[in-house]
Amino acid sequence: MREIVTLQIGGAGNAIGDAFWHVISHEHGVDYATGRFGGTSPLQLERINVFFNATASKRLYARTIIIDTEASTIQRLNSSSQLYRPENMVAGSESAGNNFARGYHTDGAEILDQVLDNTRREVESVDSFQGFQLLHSIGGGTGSGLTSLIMEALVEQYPDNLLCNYVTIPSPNMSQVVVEPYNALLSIPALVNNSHLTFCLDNEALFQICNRNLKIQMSGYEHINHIVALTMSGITTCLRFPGQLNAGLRKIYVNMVPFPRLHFLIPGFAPLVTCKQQQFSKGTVSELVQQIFSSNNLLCAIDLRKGKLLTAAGIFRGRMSPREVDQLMTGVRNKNLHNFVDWIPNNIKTAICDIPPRGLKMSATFIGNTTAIQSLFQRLLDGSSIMLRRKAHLHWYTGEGMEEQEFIDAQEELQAIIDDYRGSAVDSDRHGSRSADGDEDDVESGSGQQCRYCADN
Ligand SMILES: Nc1nc2c(ncn2[C@@H]2O[C@H](COP(=O)(O)OP(=O)(O)O)[C@@H](O)[C@H]2O)c(=O)[nH]1
Ligand SMILES: [Mg+2]
Repeated sequence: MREIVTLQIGGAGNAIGDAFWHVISHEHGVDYATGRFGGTSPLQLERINVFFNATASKRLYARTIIIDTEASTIQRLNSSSQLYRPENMVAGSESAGNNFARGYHTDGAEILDQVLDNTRREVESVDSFQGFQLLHSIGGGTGSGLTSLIMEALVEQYPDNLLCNYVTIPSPNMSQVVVEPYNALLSIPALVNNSHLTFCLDNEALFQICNRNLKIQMSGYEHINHIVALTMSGITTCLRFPGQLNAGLRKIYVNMVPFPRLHFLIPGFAPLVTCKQQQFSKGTVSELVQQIFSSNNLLCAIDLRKGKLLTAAGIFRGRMSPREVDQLMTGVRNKNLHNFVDWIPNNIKTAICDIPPRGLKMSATFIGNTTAIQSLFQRLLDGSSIMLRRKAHLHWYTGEGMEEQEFIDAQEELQAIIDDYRGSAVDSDRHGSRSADGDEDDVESGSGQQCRYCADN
Protein backbone atom coordinates (compact mmCIF):
# COMPACT_ATOMS: atom_id res chain seq x y z
CA MET A 1 0.00 0.00 0.00
CA ARG A 2 3.05 2.32 -0.16
CA GLU A 3 3.07 3.13 3.55
CA ILE A 4 4.79 6.15 5.10
CA VAL A 5 6.28 6.26 8.60
CA THR A 6 6.22 9.67 10.32
CA LEU A 7 8.72 10.79 12.94
CA GLN A 8 7.70 13.92 14.86
CA ILE A 9 10.59 15.36 16.79
CA GLY A 10 10.77 18.05 19.50
CA GLY A 11 8.26 20.72 20.51
CA ALA A 12 7.37 22.20 17.13
CA GLY A 13 7.56 18.82 15.35
CA ASN A 14 5.04 17.31 17.71
CA ALA A 15 2.70 20.31 17.73
CA ILE A 16 2.63 20.34 13.93
CA GLY A 17 2.32 16.57 13.84
CA ASP A 18 -0.67 16.71 16.16
CA ALA A 19 -2.34 19.35 13.95
CA PHE A 20 -1.64 17.18 10.87
CA TRP A 21 -3.19 14.06 12.42
CA HIS A 22 -6.20 16.13 13.51
CA VAL A 23 -6.81 17.28 9.94
CA ILE A 24 -6.18 14.02 8.10
CA SER A 25 -7.97 11.80 10.60
CA HIS A 26 -11.09 13.88 9.99
CA GLU A 27 -10.64 13.63 6.21
CA HIS A 28 -10.48 9.84 6.47
CA GLY A 29 -13.48 9.62 8.78
CA VAL A 30 -11.41 8.64 11.82
CA ASP A 31 -12.34 10.08 15.20
CA TYR A 32 -9.29 11.91 16.54
CA ALA A 33 -10.01 11.13 20.18
CA THR A 34 -10.81 7.41 19.89
CA GLY A 35 -9.20 6.28 16.63
CA ARG A 36 -12.50 4.69 15.50
CA PHE A 37 -13.64 4.86 11.89
CA GLY A 38 -16.98 6.61 11.48
CA GLY A 39 -16.66 7.65 7.85
CA THR A 40 -19.25 7.41 5.13
CA SER A 41 -17.28 6.90 1.94
CA PRO A 42 -15.19 3.97 0.73
CA LEU A 43 -12.76 6.55 -0.68
CA GLN A 44 -11.84 7.45 2.88
CA LEU A 45 -10.64 3.90 3.47
CA GLU A 46 -9.15 3.03 0.10
CA ARG A 47 -5.65 4.35 0.84
CA ILE A 48 -5.95 4.92 4.59
CA ASN A 49 -3.06 2.49 5.18
CA VAL A 50 -0.58 4.98 3.75
CA PHE A 51 -0.64 6.90 7.04
CA PHE A 52 -2.67 4.77 9.49
CA ASN A 53 -2.34 1.25 10.87
CA ALA A 54 -5.42 -0.80 11.70
CA THR A 55 -5.46 -2.92 14.86
CA ALA A 56 -7.18 -6.30 15.27
CA SER A 57 -9.99 -4.56 17.13
CA LYS A 58 -10.67 -2.33 14.09
CA ARG A 59 -9.19 0.75 15.68
CA LEU A 60 -6.78 2.90 13.71
CA TYR A 61 -3.62 4.45 14.91
CA ALA A 62 -1.31 7.03 13.41
CA ARG A 63 1.87 5.44 12.05
CA THR A 64 4.09 7.92 13.82
CA ILE A 65 6.94 7.89 16.29
CA ILE A 66 6.55 10.67 18.85
CA ILE A 67 9.98 11.81 19.93
CA ASP A 68 11.23 14.45 22.36
CA THR A 69 14.13 14.85 24.73
CA GLU A 70 11.66 16.05 27.36
CA ALA A 71 8.56 14.24 28.55
CA SER A 72 5.90 16.97 28.66
CA THR A 73 5.14 17.04 24.91
CA ILE A 74 4.62 13.32 24.91
CA GLN A 75 2.40 13.26 27.98
CA ARG A 76 0.17 15.87 26.36
CA LEU A 77 -0.27 13.87 23.16
CA ASN A 78 -0.77 10.65 25.08
CA SER A 79 -3.68 12.11 26.97
CA SER A 80 -5.26 13.90 23.99
CA SER A 81 -5.84 11.05 21.55
CA GLN A 82 -5.90 7.28 21.23
CA LEU A 83 -4.55 7.68 17.70
CA TYR A 84 -1.10 7.69 19.24
CA ARG A 85 0.33 4.34 20.19
CA PRO A 86 1.98 4.53 23.63
CA GLU A 87 4.79 2.14 22.58
CA ASN A 88 5.74 4.61 19.84
CA MET A 89 6.47 7.43 22.27
CA VAL A 90 10.12 8.04 23.02
CA ALA A 91 10.99 10.59 25.69
CA GLY A 92 14.27 11.59 27.25
CA SER A 93 14.68 12.84 30.77
CA GLU A 94 15.81 16.37 30.03
CA SER A 95 15.15 18.97 27.32
CA ALA A 96 17.99 19.62 24.89
CA GLY A 97 18.20 23.16 26.24
CA ASN A 98 17.76 24.81 22.84
CA ASN A 99 21.17 23.53 21.92
CA PHE A 100 21.99 21.53 18.76
CA ALA A 101 25.00 20.03 20.53
CA ARG A 102 22.81 18.49 23.23
CA GLY A 103 20.26 17.22 20.71
CA TYR A 104 23.01 15.68 18.59
CA HIS A 105 25.63 14.54 21.07
CA THR A 106 24.13 14.01 24.52
CA ASP A 107 20.42 14.19 25.39
CA GLY A 108 19.34 13.19 21.90
CA ALA A 109 21.96 10.49 21.44
CA GLU A 110 20.68 8.78 24.61
CA ILE A 111 17.32 8.02 23.02
CA LEU A 112 18.49 7.33 19.46
CA ASP A 113 18.46 3.54 19.80
CA GLN A 114 14.94 3.56 21.14
CA VAL A 115 13.83 5.78 18.24
CA LEU A 116 15.42 3.41 15.73
CA ASP A 117 13.92 0.31 17.38
CA ASN A 118 10.43 1.79 17.22
CA THR A 119 10.96 2.91 13.67
CA ARG A 120 12.14 -0.54 12.59
CA ARG A 121 9.11 -2.18 14.19
CA GLU A 122 6.77 0.11 12.25
CA VAL A 123 8.67 -0.32 8.97
CA GLU A 124 8.68 -4.10 9.35
CA SER A 125 4.97 -4.25 10.07
CA VAL A 126 3.90 -2.80 6.71
CA ASP A 127 3.52 -4.33 3.23
CA SER A 128 5.29 -1.89 0.95
CA PHE A 129 7.14 0.81 2.81
CA GLN A 130 7.87 3.91 0.71
CA GLY A 131 9.59 6.36 3.01
CA PHE A 132 9.72 8.63 6.02
CA GLN A 133 8.37 12.05 6.79
CA LEU A 134 10.15 13.91 9.57
CA LEU A 135 8.48 16.89 11.23
CA HIS A 136 10.72 19.20 13.25
CA SER A 137 11.98 22.72 13.82
CA ILE A 138 15.56 23.72 13.14
CA GLY A 139 15.57 26.50 15.75
CA GLY A 140 15.18 24.14 18.73
CA GLY A 141 17.89 21.89 20.17
CA THR A 142 15.94 18.65 19.71
CA GLY A 143 14.46 19.56 16.33
CA SER A 144 17.89 20.47 14.98
CA GLY A 145 20.39 18.18 16.72
CA LEU A 146 18.43 14.99 17.34
CA THR A 147 16.81 15.17 13.89
CA SER A 148 20.24 15.42 12.23
CA LEU A 149 21.37 12.38 14.18
CA ILE A 150 18.24 10.40 13.30
CA MET A 151 18.58 11.29 9.62
CA GLU A 152 22.14 10.02 9.48
CA ALA A 153 21.01 6.71 10.94
CA LEU A 154 17.98 6.42 8.64
CA VAL A 155 19.91 6.95 5.40
CA GLU A 156 22.34 4.28 6.50
CA GLN A 157 19.70 1.77 7.52
CA TYR A 158 17.16 2.49 4.76
CA PRO A 159 19.25 3.56 1.75
CA ASP A 160 16.47 2.76 -0.73
CA ASN A 161 13.73 4.80 0.93
CA LEU A 162 12.95 8.47 0.71
CA LEU A 163 13.33 10.96 3.53
CA CYS A 164 10.97 13.89 3.41
CA ASN A 165 11.28 16.72 5.96
CA TYR A 166 8.74 19.32 7.00
CA VAL A 167 10.98 21.90 8.60
CA THR A 168 9.92 24.81 10.81
CA ILE A 169 12.29 27.69 10.10
CA PRO A 170 12.82 30.22 12.89
CA SER A 171 11.72 33.80 12.47
CA PRO A 172 13.85 36.54 14.03
CA ASN A 173 10.62 38.33 14.95
CA MET A 174 9.24 35.62 17.15
CA SER A 175 12.29 33.77 18.26
CA GLN A 176 12.59 33.45 22.02
CA VAL A 177 16.07 32.03 22.11
CA VAL A 178 19.08 33.94 20.88
CA VAL A 179 20.98 30.87 19.62
CA GLU A 180 18.29 29.67 17.19
CA PRO A 181 20.31 30.90 14.18
CA TYR A 182 23.17 28.61 15.28
CA ASN A 183 20.86 25.60 15.57
CA ALA A 184 19.37 26.35 12.15
CA LEU A 185 22.83 26.70 10.62
CA LEU A 186 24.05 23.42 12.11
CA SER A 187 20.98 21.60 10.73
CA ILE A 188 21.82 22.51 7.15
CA PRO A 189 24.43 19.79 6.36
CA ALA A 190 22.07 16.94 7.31
CA LEU A 191 19.21 18.52 5.35
CA VAL A 192 21.32 19.12 2.25
CA ASN A 193 22.97 15.71 2.25
CA ASN A 194 20.37 13.35 3.69
CA SER A 195 16.91 14.70 2.92
CA HIS A 196 15.30 14.01 -0.46
CA LEU A 197 12.43 16.49 -0.13
CA THR A 198 12.55 19.38 2.34
CA PHE A 199 9.36 21.41 2.71
CA CYS A 200 10.26 24.77 4.27
CA LEU A 201 7.73 26.12 6.77
CA ASP A 202 8.92 29.57 7.67
CA ASN A 203 7.47 31.03 10.87
CA GLU A 204 8.16 34.50 9.48
CA ALA A 205 5.73 33.90 6.59
CA LEU A 206 3.20 32.10 8.78
CA PHE A 207 3.02 35.02 11.16
CA GLN A 208 2.59 37.40 8.27
CA ILE A 209 -0.23 35.25 6.90
CA CYS A 210 -2.04 35.44 10.25
CA ASN A 211 -1.58 39.20 10.50
CA ARG A 212 -2.04 40.21 6.88
CA ASN A 213 -4.30 37.62 5.21
CA LEU A 214 -6.34 36.47 8.18
CA LYS A 215 -6.05 39.53 10.42
CA ILE A 216 -6.12 37.41 13.53
CA GLN A 217 -4.41 38.15 16.81
CA MET A 218 -1.74 35.60 17.46
CA SER A 219 -1.46 33.91 20.78
CA GLY A 220 0.66 30.82 20.59
CA TYR A 221 1.07 28.65 17.56
CA GLU A 222 -2.42 27.20 17.16
CA HIS A 223 -3.38 29.12 14.03
CA ILE A 224 -0.10 28.75 12.25
CA ASN A 225 0.02 25.05 12.99
CA HIS A 226 -3.43 24.70 11.48
CA ILE A 227 -2.28 26.45 8.29
CA VAL A 228 0.72 24.12 8.16
CA ALA A 229 -1.52 21.08 8.71
CA LEU A 230 -3.90 22.17 5.93
CA THR A 231 -0.94 22.57 3.60
CA MET A 232 0.50 19.19 4.55
CA SER A 233 -2.91 17.68 3.99
CA GLY A 234 -2.86 19.30 0.53
CA ILE A 235 0.63 18.04 -0.29
CA THR A 236 -0.26 14.50 0.79
CA THR A 237 -3.70 14.44 -0.87
CA CYS A 238 -2.55 12.37 -3.83
CA LEU A 239 -0.77 9.95 -1.52
CA ARG A 240 -3.90 9.45 0.59
CA PHE A 241 -6.75 9.42 -1.92
CA PRO A 242 -7.13 7.61 -5.22
CA GLY A 243 -5.95 9.77 -8.12
CA GLN A 244 -3.42 9.98 -10.88
CA LEU A 245 -0.48 12.26 -10.42
CA ASN A 246 2.09 12.45 -7.64
CA ALA A 247 0.69 9.27 -6.18
CA GLY A 248 3.84 8.52 -4.23
CA LEU A 249 6.73 10.33 -2.57
CA ARG A 250 9.02 9.13 -5.35
CA LYS A 251 6.84 10.72 -7.98
CA ILE A 252 6.96 14.04 -6.13
CA TYR A 253 10.72 13.61 -5.89
CA VAL A 254 11.10 12.88 -9.60
CA ASN A 255 8.88 15.77 -10.65
CA MET A 256 10.13 18.40 -8.23
CA VAL A 257 13.86 17.78 -7.78
CA PRO A 258 16.06 18.26 -10.87
CA PHE A 259 19.33 17.80 -8.92
CA PRO A 260 19.60 15.89 -5.63
CA ARG A 261 20.90 18.87 -3.64
CA LEU A 262 18.25 21.28 -4.91
CA HIS A 263 15.38 19.67 -3.01
CA PHE A 264 14.19 22.62 -0.87
CA LEU A 265 10.53 23.17 -1.63
CA ILE A 266 8.30 26.12 -0.87
CA PRO A 267 4.70 25.22 -0.13
CA GLY A 268 1.71 27.50 -0.51
CA PHE A 269 -2.02 27.24 0.10
CA ALA A 270 -5.23 28.86 -1.10
CA PRO A 271 -7.64 30.06 0.01
CA LEU A 272 -6.05 31.65 3.06
CA VAL A 273 -9.01 33.64 4.27
CA THR A 274 -11.37 33.60 7.22
CA CYS A 275 -14.99 32.46 6.74
CA LYS A 276 -16.04 36.10 6.74
CA GLN A 277 -13.61 37.02 3.97
CA GLN A 278 -14.60 33.89 2.05
CA GLN A 279 -18.07 35.40 1.50
CA PHE A 280 -16.47 38.01 -0.73
CA SER A 281 -14.47 35.62 -2.84
CA LYS A 282 -15.70 34.49 -6.23
CA GLY A 283 -14.80 30.91 -5.43
CA THR A 284 -13.38 30.24 -8.89
CA VAL A 285 -10.50 28.05 -9.99
CA SER A 286 -8.89 31.06 -11.62
CA GLU A 287 -8.83 32.83 -8.26
CA LEU A 288 -7.12 29.81 -6.65
CA VAL A 289 -4.48 29.67 -9.39
CA GLN A 290 -3.81 33.37 -9.00
CA GLN A 291 -3.45 32.97 -5.24
CA ILE A 292 -1.06 30.01 -5.21
CA PHE A 293 1.37 31.89 -7.43
CA SER A 294 1.24 34.91 -5.13
CA SER A 295 4.04 35.31 -2.60
CA ASN A 296 1.39 36.24 0.00
CA ASN A 297 0.13 32.67 0.01
CA LEU A 298 3.51 31.00 0.40
CA LEU A 299 4.61 29.45 3.69
CA CYS A 300 8.05 31.02 3.23
CA ALA A 301 8.93 34.68 3.37
CA ILE A 302 10.40 34.90 -0.10
CA ASP A 303 9.43 36.78 -3.25
CA LEU A 304 8.70 34.39 -6.12
CA ARG A 305 9.30 37.20 -8.59
CA LYS A 306 12.93 37.41 -7.55
CA GLY A 307 13.85 34.03 -8.93
CA LYS A 308 13.03 31.33 -11.41
CA LEU A 309 10.96 28.27 -10.78
CA LEU A 310 12.87 25.09 -11.53
CA THR A 311 9.67 23.12 -10.99
CA ALA A 312 6.17 23.81 -9.66
CA ALA A 313 3.09 21.77 -8.82
CA GLY A 314 -0.50 22.66 -8.06
CA ILE A 315 -2.67 20.17 -6.19
CA PHE A 316 -6.34 21.09 -6.53
CA ARG A 317 -9.15 19.73 -4.43
CA GLY A 318 -12.90 19.85 -4.99
CA ARG A 319 -15.18 19.58 -8.01
CA MET A 320 -13.71 21.42 -10.96
CA SER A 321 -12.95 20.98 -14.62
CA PRO A 322 -9.53 19.38 -15.16
CA ARG A 323 -9.32 21.11 -18.52
CA GLU A 324 -9.83 24.52 -16.95
CA VAL A 325 -7.19 23.79 -14.29
CA ASP A 326 -4.68 22.66 -16.91
CA GLN A 327 -5.34 25.67 -19.11
CA LEU A 328 -4.97 28.10 -16.23
CA MET A 329 -1.75 26.50 -14.98
CA THR A 330 -0.23 26.36 -18.47
CA GLY A 331 -1.35 29.95 -18.96
CA VAL A 332 0.63 31.06 -15.91
CA ARG A 333 3.77 29.51 -17.37
CA ASN A 334 3.24 30.84 -20.87
CA LYS A 335 2.63 34.37 -19.68
CA ASN A 336 5.68 34.38 -17.42
CA LEU A 337 8.28 32.33 -19.22
CA HIS A 338 11.10 34.40 -17.77
CA ASN A 339 10.10 33.22 -14.28
CA PHE A 340 10.59 29.56 -15.21
CA VAL A 341 13.89 27.99 -16.15
CA ASP A 342 13.91 27.21 -19.84
CA TRP A 343 15.78 23.92 -19.60
CA ILE A 344 12.88 21.90 -18.15
CA PRO A 345 10.06 22.28 -20.67
CA ASN A 346 7.29 20.65 -18.65
CA ASN A 347 8.13 21.92 -15.22
CA ILE A 348 4.62 22.68 -14.03
CA LYS A 349 2.47 19.76 -12.88
CA THR A 350 -1.14 19.60 -11.84
CA ALA A 351 -3.13 17.09 -9.83
CA ILE A 352 -6.81 17.11 -8.94
CA CYS A 353 -8.68 15.27 -6.21
CA ASP A 354 -12.49 15.50 -6.02
CA ILE A 355 -12.57 15.51 -2.24
CA PRO A 356 -12.27 19.03 -0.81
CA PRO A 357 -10.76 19.73 2.61
CA ARG A 358 -13.08 20.17 5.57
CA GLY A 359 -15.13 23.38 5.43
CA LEU A 360 -14.09 24.39 1.91
CA LYS A 361 -15.60 23.77 -1.51
CA MET A 362 -12.25 23.98 -3.23
CA SER A 363 -8.61 24.47 -2.35
CA ALA A 364 -5.23 24.51 -4.02
CA THR A 365 -1.82 23.63 -2.65
CA PHE A 366 1.36 24.87 -4.26
CA ILE A 367 4.79 23.29 -4.25
CA GLY A 368 7.59 25.29 -5.81
CA ASN A 369 11.30 24.67 -6.23
CA THR A 370 12.54 28.19 -6.87
CA THR A 371 15.89 29.92 -7.05
CA ALA A 372 14.26 32.71 -4.99
CA ILE A 373 14.87 30.49 -1.95
CA GLN A 374 18.36 32.02 -1.87
CA SER A 375 17.01 34.90 0.20
CA LEU A 376 15.77 32.52 2.89
CA PHE A 377 19.15 30.78 3.06
CA GLN A 378 20.90 34.14 3.07
CA ARG A 379 18.75 35.17 6.05
CA LEU A 380 19.88 32.05 7.94
CA LEU A 381 23.50 32.65 7.00
CA ASP A 382 23.46 36.31 8.03
CA GLY A 383 21.67 35.51 11.30
CA SER A 384 24.42 33.14 12.36
CA SER A 385 27.41 35.03 10.87
CA ILE A 386 26.81 38.15 12.90
CA MET A 387 27.18 36.20 16.17
CA LEU A 388 29.84 33.83 14.93
CA ARG A 389 32.16 36.67 13.93
CA ARG A 390 32.47 37.55 17.62
CA LYS A 391 32.05 33.94 18.78
CA ALA A 392 29.05 35.10 20.79
CA HIS A 393 27.31 32.27 22.70
CA LEU A 394 29.69 29.78 21.14
CA HIS A 395 30.76 28.43 24.52
CA TRP A 396 27.35 26.77 24.93
CA TYR A 397 28.31 24.52 22.04
CA THR A 398 32.04 24.11 22.56
CA GLY A 399 31.25 23.27 26.19
CA GLU A 400 29.25 20.28 24.88
CA GLY A 401 32.17 19.07 22.78
CA MET A 402 31.55 20.82 19.46
CA GLU A 403 34.27 22.64 17.57
CA GLU A 404 34.14 26.04 15.93
CA GLN A 405 35.12 24.35 12.66
CA GLU A 406 31.72 22.61 12.54
CA PHE A 407 30.07 26.05 12.37
CA ILE A 408 32.39 27.13 9.61
CA ASP A 409 31.74 23.91 7.66
CA ALA A 410 27.98 24.44 8.02
CA GLN A 411 28.35 28.01 6.77
CA GLU A 412 30.23 26.73 3.74
CA GLU A 413 27.51 24.19 3.09
CA LEU A 414 24.87 26.91 3.30
CA GLN A 415 26.83 29.19 0.98
CA ALA A 416 27.27 26.28 -1.45
CA ILE A 417 23.54 25.66 -1.65
CA ILE A 418 22.94 29.39 -2.23
CA ASP A 419 25.50 29.26 -5.04
CA ASP A 420 23.93 26.11 -6.51
CA TYR A 421 20.49 27.73 -6.66
CA ARG A 422 21.96 30.92 -8.09
CA GLY A 423 23.88 28.93 -10.71
CA SER A 424 20.83 26.98 -11.76
CA ALA A 425 19.02 30.21 -12.58
CA VAL A 426 21.88 31.80 -14.45
CA ASP A 427 22.60 28.72 -16.55
CA SER A 428 19.07 28.71 -17.84
CA ASP A 429 19.21 32.29 -18.94
CA ARG A 430 20.05 31.67 -22.58
CA HIS A 431 18.16 34.74 -23.66
CA GLY A 432 19.97 36.93 -21.17
CA SER A 433 16.68 38.60 -20.34
CA ARG A 434 17.28 39.20 -16.67
CA SER A 435 19.29 37.85 -13.80
CA ALA A 436 17.52 35.79 -11.20
CA ASP A 437 19.60 36.64 -8.21
CA GLY A 438 17.20 39.20 -6.90
CA ASP A 439 18.51 42.26 -8.69
CA GLU A 440 16.04 42.47 -11.49
CA ASP A 441 13.51 45.22 -11.78
CA ASP A 442 10.15 44.28 -10.50
CA VAL A 443 7.97 44.96 -13.51
CA GLU A 444 4.88 45.23 -11.39
CA SER A 445 6.38 46.68 -8.32
CA GLY A 446 3.52 49.15 -8.19
CA SER A 447 0.92 46.43 -8.00
CA GLY A 448 1.72 45.51 -4.39
CA GLN A 449 -0.52 42.60 -3.52
CA GLN A 450 -1.13 41.45 -7.06
CA CYS A 451 0.64 38.45 -8.43
CA ARG A 452 2.57 39.15 -11.55
CA TYR A 453 2.12 35.59 -12.72
CA CYS A 454 -1.57 35.96 -13.23
CA ALA A 455 -1.91 39.63 -14.03
CA ASP A 456 -3.60 40.25 -17.36
CA ASN A 457 -0.69 41.04 -19.58
N1 LIG B 1 5.23 26.74 13.70
C1 LIG B 1 5.58 26.41 14.97
N2 LIG B 1 6.77 26.77 15.45
C2 LIG B 1 7.08 26.43 16.72
C3 LIG B 1 6.18 25.73 17.57
N3 LIG B 1 6.77 25.54 18.77
C4 LIG B 1 8.01 26.10 18.67
N4 LIG B 1 8.20 26.63 17.43
C5 LIG B 1 9.42 27.29 16.92
O1 LIG B 1 10.44 26.29 16.96
C6 LIG B 1 11.63 26.82 17.51
C7 LIG B 1 11.87 26.17 18.85
O2 LIG B 1 11.94 24.82 18.63
P1 LIG B 1 11.22 23.68 19.45
O3 LIG B 1 10.69 22.70 18.45
O4 LIG B 1 10.26 24.22 20.45
O5 LIG B 1 12.47 23.08 20.20
P2 LIG B 1 12.89 21.58 20.46
O6 LIG B 1 11.80 20.97 21.31
O7 LIG B 1 14.19 21.65 21.18
O8 LIG B 1 13.02 20.91 19.14
C8 LIG B 1 11.40 28.31 17.61
O9 LIG B 1 11.86 28.91 16.41
C9 LIG B 1 9.90 28.45 17.74
O10 LIG B 1 9.46 29.67 17.23
C10 LIG B 1 4.91 25.37 17.03
O11 LIG B 1 4.05 24.77 17.68
N5 LIG B 1 4.67 25.74 15.72
MG1 LIG C 1 11.59 21.21 23.37
